[in-house]
Amino acid sequence: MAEHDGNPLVTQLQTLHTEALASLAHITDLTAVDTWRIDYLGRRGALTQVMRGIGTLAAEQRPAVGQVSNEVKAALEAAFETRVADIKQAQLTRTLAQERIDVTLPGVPASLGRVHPSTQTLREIAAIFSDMGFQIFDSREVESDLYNFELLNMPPYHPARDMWDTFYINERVVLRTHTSPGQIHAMRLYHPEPIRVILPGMCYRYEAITARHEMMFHQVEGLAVGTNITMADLKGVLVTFARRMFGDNRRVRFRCSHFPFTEPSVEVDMDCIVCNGQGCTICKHSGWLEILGAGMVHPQVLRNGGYDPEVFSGFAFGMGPERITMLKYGIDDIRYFFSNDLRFLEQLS
Ligand code: 2NL
Repeated sequence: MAEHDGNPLVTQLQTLHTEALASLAHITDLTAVDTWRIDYLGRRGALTQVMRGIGTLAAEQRPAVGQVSNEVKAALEAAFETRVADIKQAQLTRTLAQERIDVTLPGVPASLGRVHPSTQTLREIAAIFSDMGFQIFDSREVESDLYNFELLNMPPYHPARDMWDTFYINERVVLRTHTSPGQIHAMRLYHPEPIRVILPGMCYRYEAITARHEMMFHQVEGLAVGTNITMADLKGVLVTFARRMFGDNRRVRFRCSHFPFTEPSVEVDMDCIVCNGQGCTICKHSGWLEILGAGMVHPQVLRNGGYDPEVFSGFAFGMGPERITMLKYGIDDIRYFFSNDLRFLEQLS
């Protein structure tokens, strides 16, 4: 460059170069560095202004001055890129320092799901009957009228159907109002072998919801079919169940009742777990709490299941795990079970 010393444009370029680098050195943010670029390298920037002057020079001076200006331009562009990279790096370093995560801080515990109270009771019931040789049989929630009513000894228009307010899908298809249709499926699948099954599952009834009635609820039914099965077997099984579920000294009584699919039919009470039979508000001063319904399988139902009632007999029972849970834990409203209120659900698991 020495040979151009003295040319006023070259001096200008050299001053500009020094001055631009000096000002760039103070810049620490991206907005300012871009302003710097526009000021020096932009279309109306300082360097461009000086380069316009080249046109006024004598022709023999232009190439050399042009070269100097190109060198200055390249140097400033390179300095700009370096500065931008430095600023970004500095910003990153600052962010990393400011937002550093303290991995030694205690974590927020993840909230765990729980087993629904009805499911817990279902499992307890299943475990008790499983010890007595009953196997779980799963069955569908949408049933034909045939299985939900007819094969259970309730032909169309039979008045006993009024015991179940039914959700109809269409004239022939319903949401099961009890788990009994599943028992028919089990009998038809396994006959003429003897069976001992329990059938847990959701049932549906078209009912006004109150503290004692829900539109959906669980039921667990049990069924034993074989030769020489008597009501004494039923009583033994249910006493065992009551004692394992509610305590060793529970007393159980059978009361005459009626179901279309059992004959004879009974309702089963145990002595009140609150007052031990003395009489209190829970048992309405009777000393007894109803826990389930049961009976000997009606001969026609056995026949519908594929068994010859002259050879086979059986017992069946049905209970509501929500009711069992309410009795066991003193819950006074069945609506808690399906309202998804964690304050309820978290207390029972
Ligand atoms: C109740 C009463 C009961 C049955 C269910 C049944 C099933 C077949 C044949 C005979 Cl396939 N019986 N089930 C019998 C008596 C009572 O349930 O109060 N449940 C909550």
